[in-house]
Amino acid sequence: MSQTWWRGAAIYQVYLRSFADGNGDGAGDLAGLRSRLPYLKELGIDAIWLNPWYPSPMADGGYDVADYRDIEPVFGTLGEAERFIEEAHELDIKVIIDVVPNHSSTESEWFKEALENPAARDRFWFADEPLNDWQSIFGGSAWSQVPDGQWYLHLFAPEQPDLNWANPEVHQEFEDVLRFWFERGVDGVRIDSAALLIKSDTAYEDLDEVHDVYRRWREVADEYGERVLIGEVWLPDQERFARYLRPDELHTAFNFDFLSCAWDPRDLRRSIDLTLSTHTPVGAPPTWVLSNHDVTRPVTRYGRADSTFAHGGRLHGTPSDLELGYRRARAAALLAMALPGSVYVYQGEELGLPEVEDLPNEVRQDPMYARSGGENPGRDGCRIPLPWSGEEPPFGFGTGTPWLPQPEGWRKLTAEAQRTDLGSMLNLYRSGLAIRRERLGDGTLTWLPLGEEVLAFTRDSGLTSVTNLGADPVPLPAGEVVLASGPIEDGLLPSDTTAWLV
Ligand code: TEU
Repeated sequence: MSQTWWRGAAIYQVYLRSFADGNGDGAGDLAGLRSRLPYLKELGIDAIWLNPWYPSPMADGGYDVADYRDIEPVFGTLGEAERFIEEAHELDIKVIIDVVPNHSSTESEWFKEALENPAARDRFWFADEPLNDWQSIFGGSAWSQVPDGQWYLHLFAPEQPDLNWANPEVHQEFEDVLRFWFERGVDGVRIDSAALLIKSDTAYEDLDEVHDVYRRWREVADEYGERVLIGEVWLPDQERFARYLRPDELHTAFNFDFLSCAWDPRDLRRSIDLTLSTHTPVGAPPTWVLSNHDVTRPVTRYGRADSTFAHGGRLHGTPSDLELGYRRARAAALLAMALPGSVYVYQGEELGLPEVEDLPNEVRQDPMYARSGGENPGRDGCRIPLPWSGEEPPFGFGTGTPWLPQPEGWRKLTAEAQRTDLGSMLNLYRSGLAIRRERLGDGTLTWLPLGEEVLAFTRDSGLTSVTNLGADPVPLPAGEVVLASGPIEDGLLPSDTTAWLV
């Protein structure tokens, strides 16, 4: 793979706890992931990004990190993680891990020390009174009190105390953590909540000094040859977003503007154009993301009358035409794969899994659910353990009872059931990724004027991608169809379908 593999890579997101369970305790783990590496190789991805795998009390699915230099025992051991990295590399698959610098865990050594010794509190945001009226992103106040009466800041759950990036020790610690993992062969890091690190008394989002942190991280990454820094940056302003991608900062960042779009030709076209025009000046490749462990699954989203995504209430329980959503999710997958830059596939997306909206409340684990007083269902519905095979739960996930229940109806969606079905979502992803590897990825596009409701463009390799978002079939341009997300008759591309032509 080239030195700049990340510019056009297809990156598969593994939510370890729900991927595959190797030891029968109902939670996914490294043993399960290692046993499924051949599946990922066959799928045709270039890299794996794993959500946090560190020791954690799991107050927020591992985003409450107790020790940045070890592996959560439920997932395995540090030795197994090292073997996993080696095995992935043998298959020519890169490994990206998640680093969580905005906050730590109340179970971290630093926080425990701070609790015992008020003189050791400067690594966090402690104060005698809350310094402002900030609300936690998961609901409720962002300040909690410790037994001796002081308060500490947590933008997320109370179990996730925010780190104080005004303290040089915090900078040193994270540079060491990056080195620790780069030395173990990790090819890149995904940076959690990357725009939130620096705080003033009145603001925490996108403060200018945060860029100094990433300039320094870039120097560290560059010391190890090509290692990639990927930002999780949710910012409405795309110009501000692109500042994170200047040549001496992060390599890429998740394109949430595209993800949040409705299934609407104007909205998508606006987002694609804006993405390209803001990335070009900084020389960074765009990324195309349809889903992740925080957002409603596309099959469900695209089947709703309002198909946008926003964190608030998640439109949970609003009617969704899943058949329509499935067709659109297929068309969206080929659209995302055809656009210039890198593409992300969140586990289960390649199986066409819908959001599970009818989980019994007592099994919900996402702190968003409890902290919003049940108003926000949270993110458990997109984190259901994967269905691999068989006719009933646990569908080959492992031998134990999965940590979240799987719907009975998923028997049709197992990887095994889809493997031999040429028309399945899984085979669409496989074929798409295979063609993408040869002809798509990094580069530029040229729009073709096929009407307002059609997104059509040609890539440098000569491949043309056409997505019809209108109600009526449209004639395809000249060329041979090499892949399509749905049936094509008499050269007409039906509604909600993407075709690739050469
Ligand atoms: O999410 C950060 C974030 O900014 C939130 O918008 C998040 O998307 C969440 O869904 C709230 O709506 C990251 C992680 O992706 C998320 O899983 C973690 O819970 C969060 O950071 C805290 O570490």
